[in-house]
Amino acid sequence: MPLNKNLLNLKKRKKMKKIIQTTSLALFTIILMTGMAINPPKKTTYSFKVFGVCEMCKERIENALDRKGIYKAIYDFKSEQLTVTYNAALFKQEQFHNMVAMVGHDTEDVKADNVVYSNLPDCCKYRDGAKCDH
Ligand SMILES: [Cu+2]
Repeated sequence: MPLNKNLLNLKKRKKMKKIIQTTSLALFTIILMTGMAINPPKKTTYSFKVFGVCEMCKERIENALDRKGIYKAIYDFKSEQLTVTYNAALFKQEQFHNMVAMVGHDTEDVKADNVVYSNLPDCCKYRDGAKCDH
């Protein structure tokens, strides 16, 4: 009989192990979901001035902000305003100025590097009064 008893214990232990695994997985999921409910991504919108002249500038500027945690980046070259909707837990406002300056566009706070600026297409050279048709 001891062999049978051992077998029974083994089965019991296996069953217990499975119960513990399932329970901890469920618990983990609940904790994760509660955490997300308490701390939803803080969606924030921020607008600032970015110098640019055309549709190409718009594309360049918006692409520079195509990152995880940035939900929306809309540049209006007529008003030269860039509006960013983002997760405030992941970004600080000044980072957007730097990202835009990195691709050659001055913002109200950060000036783009001269070399990067000089590599822009002529019609995008906003510092030199560029105007373009597209
Ligand atoms: Cu342009």
